[in-house]
Amino acid sequence: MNTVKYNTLSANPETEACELKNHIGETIRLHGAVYKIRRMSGFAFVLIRMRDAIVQSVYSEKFASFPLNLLAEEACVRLTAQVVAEERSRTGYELRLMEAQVLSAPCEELPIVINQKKVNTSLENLLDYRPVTLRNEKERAIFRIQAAICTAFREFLNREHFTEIHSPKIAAIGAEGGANIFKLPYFEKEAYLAQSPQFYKQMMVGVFERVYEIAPVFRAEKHDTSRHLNEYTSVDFEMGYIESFEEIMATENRMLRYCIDFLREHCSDLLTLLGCTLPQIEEIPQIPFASAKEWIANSCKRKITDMLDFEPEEERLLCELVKKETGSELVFVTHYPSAKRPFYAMDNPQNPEETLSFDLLFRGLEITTGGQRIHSYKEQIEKLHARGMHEELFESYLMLHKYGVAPHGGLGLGLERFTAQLLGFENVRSATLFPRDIHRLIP
Ligand code: AMO
Repeated sequence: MNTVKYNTLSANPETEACELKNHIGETIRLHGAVYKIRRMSGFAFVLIRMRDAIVQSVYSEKFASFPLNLLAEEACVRLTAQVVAEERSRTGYELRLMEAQVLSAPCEELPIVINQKKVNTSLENLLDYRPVTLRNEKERAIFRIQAAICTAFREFLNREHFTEIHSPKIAAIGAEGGANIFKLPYFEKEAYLAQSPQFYKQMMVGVFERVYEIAPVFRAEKHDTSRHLNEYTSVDFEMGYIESFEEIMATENRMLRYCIDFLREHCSDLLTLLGCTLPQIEEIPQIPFASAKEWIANSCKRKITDMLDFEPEEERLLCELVKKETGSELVFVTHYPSAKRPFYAMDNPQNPEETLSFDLLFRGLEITTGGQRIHSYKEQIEKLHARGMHEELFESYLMLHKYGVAPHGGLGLGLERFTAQLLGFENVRSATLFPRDIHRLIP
């Protein structure tokens, strides 16, 4: 008889930073990177960058079996240490280093100082040296918060019975129109990088009724601004059987409240480290686009130059006005002009010049676009024709309408923009791990 052997993986015998306080009086093993060595007279503080926190240990020849110069900043080490009760320490204990094994040592000094409170350099440098600058405590906190935002969105949407999908990023046609589309050779054909998962999330409404996706999308933005990336992470959801586009806004309102509560509960240390104040999210106010335009023009004594869209300055001013009037840092702007919205947007039956759509502005910047979609085949074909578009190109997308789909709508939220606004950054790149813009392809 064959004996089946199971590969029994032993539990990691090394201690996590958050568990250290439970081991007072014990000798433990841990691993991490040497973040900073602070030499004092007769001893040294050694800060270790662990998975979830930066932990301070004490080196003294009295306890250690190795010389201090074995440790270099950024060396990856496995350590044995004693956790000793210490009233004077903020943590209530002191970590005394006993043994060290260097797993990997840096070959050169770092090109930039990363172990100060903040990396003191320009955004350009910060991005050029991303593989190392991200190791800074504050820099990595940004992306831990971004990860928590995604966890919160996923948790919320899963609870609301949405199914997560993964749609293709190489496409035969663009979904959003406009010139900002990347072309790529695709064997004998020409293909495009997806500008959004729009068509696919709509198709999947016919399958799962409620779907979401958190994934990269691509926009060939030719100008260099603080709000545009050429690749960003889009948080998309789409839901069927809606009665009005207001349901989409209500769902986003609840999703954002859930996210803020989640961050308050799970990321308070990181938020304090970054000096971030979370917004109070109650019922987010709404204002129709045309009224918002007038309000800004009248209150701020500005001429309206573009009747179809906001200028960035107008978004900023509108947020200021809304905050003054309602206290809210977020505002839904509804009923955008039809001429500025893609061909899949549903027009308002009461006024076909405008759509049943919205944008969400947060602290002066658009972070979301959404709305109700056309579900009738006839209406969709008519709108395509009215725009001089060729229905043959959209054959597979139009199967959705041809073979019946419930009234539906959804939205797309820019993850980097949301993170940047939440953390008070002026440039969306600060909230992007490895940004892609017109000048930047590396790292
Ligand atoms: P839209 O094109 O408005 O709508 O994009 C949705 C959201 O994505 C973010 N965003 C960007 N972020 C960084 N860099 C860019 N170049 C960039 N472009 C857009 C913004 C924006 O609000 N399919 C629709 C959404 C929908 O209706 O479901 C769409 O993609 O935060």
